[in-house]
This record gives sequence, structure tokens and C-alpha cells, in this order.
Amino acid sequence: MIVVSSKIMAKFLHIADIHLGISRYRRFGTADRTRDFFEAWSDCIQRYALEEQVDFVLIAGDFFDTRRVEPQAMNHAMFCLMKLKAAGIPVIVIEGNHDQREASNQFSWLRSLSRWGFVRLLEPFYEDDGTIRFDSWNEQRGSGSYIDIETRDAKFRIFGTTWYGTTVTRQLPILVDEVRQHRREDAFNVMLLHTDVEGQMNRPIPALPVAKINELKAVVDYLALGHTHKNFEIDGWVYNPGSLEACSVDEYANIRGAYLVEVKEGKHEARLMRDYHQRPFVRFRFEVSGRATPEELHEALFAALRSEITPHDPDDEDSLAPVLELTLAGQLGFKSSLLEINRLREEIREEFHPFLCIARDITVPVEYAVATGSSEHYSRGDRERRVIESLIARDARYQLQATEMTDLTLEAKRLALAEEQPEKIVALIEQRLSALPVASMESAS
Ligand SMILES: [Mn+2]
Repeated sequence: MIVVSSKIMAKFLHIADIHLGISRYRRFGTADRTRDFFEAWSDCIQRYALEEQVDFVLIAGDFFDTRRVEPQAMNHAMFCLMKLKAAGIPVIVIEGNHDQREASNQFSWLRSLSRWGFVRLLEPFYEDDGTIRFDSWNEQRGSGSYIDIETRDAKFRIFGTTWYGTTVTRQLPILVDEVRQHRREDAFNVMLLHTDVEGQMNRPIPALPVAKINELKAVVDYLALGHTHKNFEIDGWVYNPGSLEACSVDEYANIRGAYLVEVKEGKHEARLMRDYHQRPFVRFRFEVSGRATPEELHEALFAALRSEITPHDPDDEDSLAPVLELTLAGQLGFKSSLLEINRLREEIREEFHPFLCIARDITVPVEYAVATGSSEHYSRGDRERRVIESLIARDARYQLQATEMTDLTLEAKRLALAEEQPEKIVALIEQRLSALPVASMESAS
């Protein structure tokens, strides 16, 4: 396809992980963060695509938070897609792990949007024997694996891939071969890929090694990544903008944004743009140790809050109320049932007017204090083990197997953090439980 442009320089916008329709915040029950994701998307498109008059927009996966798109999320998507279409700016999209088509279903909303001309969904195709095939873009069908975009000053060939999960390392050589066969010598070759990269994320799960990515360097000028929800760049040719908004409280501290990329004579310059609607976030941690009563804790907590946090002015329309995350840590000096965390949150809302107050209670209740003992001498891991073991030992049925049960608990936790399939974790638990001596389990019931 051809785009005629009269600008001096070719320009495109690279974003990823928009997560439209995100609903994971609803369990906090108070404020609609879903709207923030729309505002981020809409503000970003207005500023960096429409006002900058870019030649095209790249979305490197997870445009939608779920493959079954909610009506509201589709409204949010179309609000901008219609404007971009009217402005003649093509939107090039790949699937992410969140909006990937079900393997058994040939339909998906991304495919439909592509067919209707609102996005260009790029994806590899598969021969009957399972080998990957890259097809050129077909405008009538609204499908293809790569697409050409030409401006007055630059020619682009853009390649799409899909979500490969942990098989990405194995698939990459095949993708490199396909791109080598189909790349255009006289064009700026771009590839979209949704993957984690080793050393760039906080999760202990397999990711693509940088050495593997470098195999693409010979065939690709700009690798447009998505998936990791924080910004990073490698060697001036691999770019990951990060999600547009924070998808969980753990992501608030991450840098994220949108890449505005200018291309001239085969050289590019990518700038991370961050001046769009992003909900501010305030993290506040309070040590409860040494507060003997709920009243004492309350007084000390609010004194600390007042000295460090400026209440948001609800009448100030120019500033966004922040999400306030309160973490209570340390050893509780009284029964945990006396810690009324919901009431504390209510009072914080009334006094400081945050957009949302998330309260996390990671205190060690006085009931469990025995297990931690003089906790300073133990590592975090040791303390975790001692707490779990003492809790298990309180149950007469498991007293004799407390050590084995603790091992099992910790292993199940490790697997869950590594995003192992739930069925596999359940299978492991069943197998280990059946291996424990039965007599003692019956004796106490
Ligand atoms: Mn994502």
C-alpha cells in the first residue's frame, strides 16, 4: 500500500500493551481505572499520532486486555481508530498474549478490525505441515504477514509475528529466515514482536536471550517490541516502550511511554514520549512495630501520612488524583482482628481524596510472633519457612509432616510465581499428599 506524504521526514509512533478494557482493578471496587487506560490511549494518539501527523502507528501486541472484547473496550478502541482512519494514518497491529486468537477459532476481533480496514493485523501463516509462511499484505482480504508503506522520503517494510510464549527462542531462527527472504534492501525494515527479553523484566520466567535477538540485527533495522510493561532499549535498534499505563500496583514505579520515531536516509531517531494522561501513584509504607494498641497505631499512622502526603484538591481539574497505596508492615502489637484496615482506608479517602486507596497488610500478627522470634537474625526466606511451618504444625492432622508440607507449600508458591499451569501445580500437590503417611492424617479428624 502507498501513503503519499508531503513532510520532510518519515515519522511513526510505536506503542504496545494498551490493555483496553482492563478490569483487574475492579476488585478494589471503588474507582474505574478502565477509563484511565482509555484516556492514556486517546491522549497518546491525539498528541503523538494526529498532531505529529505520523505516517503510521505500530501496536506491538496486547491492544486489548482480553480476546473477548467488552463493548466498552471496543468503543474505546474505535474512538481513536476512526480518527486515525479519517486522517489516513494506518495502524499496524500484532497479537499479544492477552488478545491472541483462540487456536481453535479462526475469528478474532483483531482479524475483524483488520478486515474492516481499521487496523492492519500482521501475522505469520502456517502450511498444512506446520511450517511458517510469510505472505505479503492483501488489501482486499485485510490480511498478511508484512506490509509496505511508502512516504515521500522513506520506504518501510513492516513484518508481523504473533505471541510464541516460551517457544520464542526456538521459533526465532525460523522468523529470521523468513524475514531474510522477504526483507526489502531499499527499505527501512521493521519487525513487531511480543516477548520478554532476558535481563529486562522483574519476573523469574524464561525470556528471549539478547544473543538470540541479535540474530535479527542483520535483517531488521528497528525491532518494535511489546509485552514487558516497562521501557527499555537495546543498542539503538531494539525498542520496548512499556505499557501505556500501569496494569498493576507493582508496575507503578516503571518508566513507560510511547516511541515517536523519525526516519531519514535509513537512519532513525526514537524518542520516548511520556507527557500524556498517566495516573500518578503514591506509595506509602508504615511500620506498625511498637504500637501496642489500635489507637496508638492510628495516631502514628495519620501523623506520618499528614507529614508526607499533600491531600488532593477535588476542585483542581488540572491535576489528577493519585492512586495511594498504603502498606502496613512489621510486627503487630495486638490481635490482627483489631486492625480495621477498611476503616483506615475510608478515613484516608475522606482526608486525602486519592483517586483510589489500596491498602496492603503484610504485618505479622501477634499470634504468629513465636514463629518469627528474633526475626532480624533470619533471612526473609528463612522467616517465611518458619511462619509457614508453625502454622501447619498448629493443625494436629499435619503436625508430624509439617516439614514436608512446608516444602510442598513453598514449591507450589514457586511454581505459581513462574506462571506454571494450575493443573500441573494441583497434580504435584495431589501426588505429594498421597505419598505422606496416612495414619496420622486420620488420627486427628
Ligand atoms: Mn501486556
